[in-house]
Amino acid sequence: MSYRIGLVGKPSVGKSTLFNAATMNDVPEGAFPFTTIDPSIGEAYVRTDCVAPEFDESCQPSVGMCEDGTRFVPVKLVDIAGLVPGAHEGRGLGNQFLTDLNETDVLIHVVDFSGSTDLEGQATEGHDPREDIDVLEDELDAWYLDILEKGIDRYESKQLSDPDPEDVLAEQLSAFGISGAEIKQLVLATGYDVAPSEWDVEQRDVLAREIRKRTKPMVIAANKMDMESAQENWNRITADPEYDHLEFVPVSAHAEKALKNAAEQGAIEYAPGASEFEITADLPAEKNAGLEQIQTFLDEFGGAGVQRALEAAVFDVLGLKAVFPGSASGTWSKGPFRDCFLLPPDATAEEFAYHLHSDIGDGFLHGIDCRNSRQVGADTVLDHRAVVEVISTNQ
Ligand SMILES: Nc1nc2c(ncn2[C@@H]2O[C@H](COP(=O)(O)OP(=O)(O)O)[C@@H](O)[C@H]2O)c(=O)[nH]1
Ligand SMILES: [Mg+2]
Repeated sequence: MSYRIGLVGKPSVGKSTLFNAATMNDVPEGAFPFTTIDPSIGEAYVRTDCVAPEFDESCQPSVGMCEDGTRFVPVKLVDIAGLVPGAHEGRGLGNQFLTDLNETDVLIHVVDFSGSTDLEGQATEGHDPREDIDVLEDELDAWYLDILEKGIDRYESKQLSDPDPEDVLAEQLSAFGISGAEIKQLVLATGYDVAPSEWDVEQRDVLAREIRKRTKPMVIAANKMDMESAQENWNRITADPEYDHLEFVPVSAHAEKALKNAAEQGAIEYAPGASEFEITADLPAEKNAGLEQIQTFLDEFGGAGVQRALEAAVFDVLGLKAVFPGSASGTWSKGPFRDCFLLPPDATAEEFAYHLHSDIGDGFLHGIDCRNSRQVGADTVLDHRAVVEVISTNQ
């Protein structure tokens, strides 16, 4: 199973460009709405420092790759088209959009920070990107509220059998992957009565929003930051406490795509997401000038931002950790450090064993921290970049 990141946003913000840059798959790009009809699923990568150098090994990744000590771990990226206001009522490509959304663990909302596209994705000037952020959040919240309301109705019709309200709601909201316990926790945190019949309209709104924030966490890819009009929007919006719950990453999907293209053509050497590149061919002056402009962007923002947006989603928002199966004795049956797995923030040594294989989990004896050869118990929560050998009766 690999984690799925959904790309959302109104038409013409640069979703396909970002998707292509991140995956180098070919999806049509164009400055008009609904270029992308079907959701496109591709493989992208998140970076983490490889552990192999600490063990004087050179790794042999079974999937992904490793470049100069940077390991690229695969994740699925899904380009989800068709968000229009009213999508939750089935307008536009609404329903398919919502189904695709449900299958993602985290969202990257691509927003045109240059303000050069209106709410429908048509060319304009001076559009406020805050509107896009608000519209998308409101749209998701309306969808959640619909389903929450259905759960409340269902609970009310079941009162004779006296079920726990959070269990009925969790069942109704099962597609969002939230448990009864989590719902109860959210209800208690808001200070509301546990009985849904007591919730007024505003409280229902607040709960729907809280459940949405919990189950569809989001990164804002502030795209088109290479355009002059974008900086002022960036300063204003990222300083606004109303958006503190969102993670913002400055992006030029365009720049990342251009660099990947140039690297593919052998014109430059560039590791995805790096803050610099090297020109390795004799290029026409015009191309050189273009690359210089991109270098200025990288200098200012520390990179083109596409990789950072993916990594913000995986590491900062979901809090995942990369865990490497190790060998305490330094012997490898297939080659050193073939695997690197992304695991949830609270994953233990035993859960790691189950992730490797259910038989290995069933026979779990203990783990070994390969950095210091110490034994690791079943319930030990693993760190990001842990290197662990699992000792199991079923190896
Ligand atoms: N200036 C600038 N233009 C971009 C950037 N990313 C995409 N675009 C342009 O925005 C338009 C829409 O891009 P596209 O990827 O098709 O958007 P989508 O409809 O959201 O998939 C195209 O003309 C792209 O070249 C960027 O980072 N900077
Ligand atoms: Mg598109």
